[in-house]
Amino acid sequence: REEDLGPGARVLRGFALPHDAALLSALQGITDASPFRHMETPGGFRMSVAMTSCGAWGWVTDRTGYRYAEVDPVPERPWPTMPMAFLQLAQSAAARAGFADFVPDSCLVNRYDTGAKMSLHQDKDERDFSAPIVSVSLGLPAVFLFGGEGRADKPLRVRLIHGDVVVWGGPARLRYHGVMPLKPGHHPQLGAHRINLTFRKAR
Ligand code: MD3
Ligand code: FE
Repeated sequence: REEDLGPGARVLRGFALPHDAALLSALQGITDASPFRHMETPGGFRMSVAMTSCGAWGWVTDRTGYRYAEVDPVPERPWPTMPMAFLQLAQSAAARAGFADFVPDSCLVNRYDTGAKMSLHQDKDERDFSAPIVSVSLGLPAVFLFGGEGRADKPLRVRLIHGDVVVWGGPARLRYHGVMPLKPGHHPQLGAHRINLTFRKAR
């Protein structure tokens, strides 16, 4: 139930399953305070993925650029506190993959509806690339694209399902990655959606 996708990238199949109900209940509290929204890229495109955040820093994008912000621009309040269930899961997954003291200060919550996708990109808005990134997949399955160090490198396709956790660190930290358009479907807990929790140390 564990596989390496390459140096620094480990999939923990079903790692979040025992905690899915607690995660989804905590997520409701987050989205009540800071609702999902479709943000705009610096180039003027509306992102197909709807997003929100919790923790001290939330990732945002608008016409002025990509950045981490301490205040959610939509309710103009700080982001919701990171729930203990989120923090504990991220820390135990990171430890399992060899990152003993991961202290995320940001959790980006991505919601994919039918057709939503994420083009190949690198995560480069964080200050310190020595910390790993932990991602938790919930709801409908998706095909994740794990590329190389250059945009043109042919990506590996990895199917991620409800409960899968991936830890990306060390030599994998700056690899290109993306998500194929979400296929229509129904998940018993999340309906027509896929949710991805992305834990990072932003600052
Ligand atoms: C591989 N989200 O929000 S998380 C993102 O499924 C993002 O919503 C995707 O990419 C999603 O930026 C994938 C998995 C992920 C995150 C960071 C990585 C994979 C990564 C950094 C390096 C390599
Ligand atoms: Fe990313």
